Amino acid sequence: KGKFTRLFALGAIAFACSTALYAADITLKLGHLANEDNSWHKGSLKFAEEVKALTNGKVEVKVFPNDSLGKEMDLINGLQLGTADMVITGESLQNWAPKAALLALPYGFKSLAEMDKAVNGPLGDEIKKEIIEKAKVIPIAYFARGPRNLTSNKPIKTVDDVKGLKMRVPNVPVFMQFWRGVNAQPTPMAFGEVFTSLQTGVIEAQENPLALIKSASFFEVQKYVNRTEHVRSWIYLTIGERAFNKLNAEQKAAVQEAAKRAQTYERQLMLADEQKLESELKAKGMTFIETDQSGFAKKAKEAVLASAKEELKPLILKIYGN
Ligand code: 2Q2
Repeated sequence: KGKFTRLFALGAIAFACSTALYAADITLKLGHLANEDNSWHKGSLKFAEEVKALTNGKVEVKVFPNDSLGKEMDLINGLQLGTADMVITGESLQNWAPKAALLALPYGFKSLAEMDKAVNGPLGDEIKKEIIEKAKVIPIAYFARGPRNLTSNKPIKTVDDVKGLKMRVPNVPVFMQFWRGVNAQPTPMAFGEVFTSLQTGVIEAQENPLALIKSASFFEVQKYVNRTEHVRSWIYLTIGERAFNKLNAEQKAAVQEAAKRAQTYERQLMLADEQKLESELKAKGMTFIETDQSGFAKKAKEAVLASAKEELKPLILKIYGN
């Protein structure tokens, strides 16, 4: 009997030691809206793996896809409340930091190269600074995205074809202004509600990069991809100031380094995806429609400028190349 008690005690000590050795001191909850197939998720898992390796397991990152930690807007608020620690977010931050609209200006950046240059240059610095100051959210990496396209169940060839179109946009004021400006009927809605709303006919259309159109299975409820290519944007991997400040200096550096590695990793996946997304969506039954992009662009710029805050106009004009 004594032997078993001793064995049990030894076992308990060993167990306690192993949990002390391997348990994380800090757990960071990272939420995003994409599913497990999307490069954002794979990039997030890569980030988690690198953080674990660089901190010897002392900092753990738990990734929650599919809005399972909360909707994008709720997660941004959650970073300040402490219900979330990290989120993948971009132009929705416009609701806190007006300059975040500039990273997703309709017909702003014309290519991936132009966008990369912007995010890594003075404009990117300015946007990031305001996001940190006003939203208390720290961008630690960025993921480039394919251009946003409008999906629908009727072909859209010219800007006149969107008149009265009931469509969803994310909660981004500049998107609302653009689509209202071209006489569509945009309504802001969380990403997680889009599929069902298309299915039930609450909305007729939505707009997103091909990657999300595919990973969210919008091809099941939308027939056309209208090649509007109206927004080229990036999205940030962010950590809330509150969570970041719980880390010691070494852990902060580890998180930053892990983010850099995840960014490089995600870019490879994103570029590989971009090669095949169109044919994959066609195979799922979607038809691609060529649209009059210059017609859209002209009206978009007018609408954006008409509703822009005075202090943002010089930056907007600069992006538009005027
Ligand atoms: O349509 C969406 O919800 C996504 O593409 C993104 O969340 C959108 O780009 C913005 O909400 C990003 O802040």
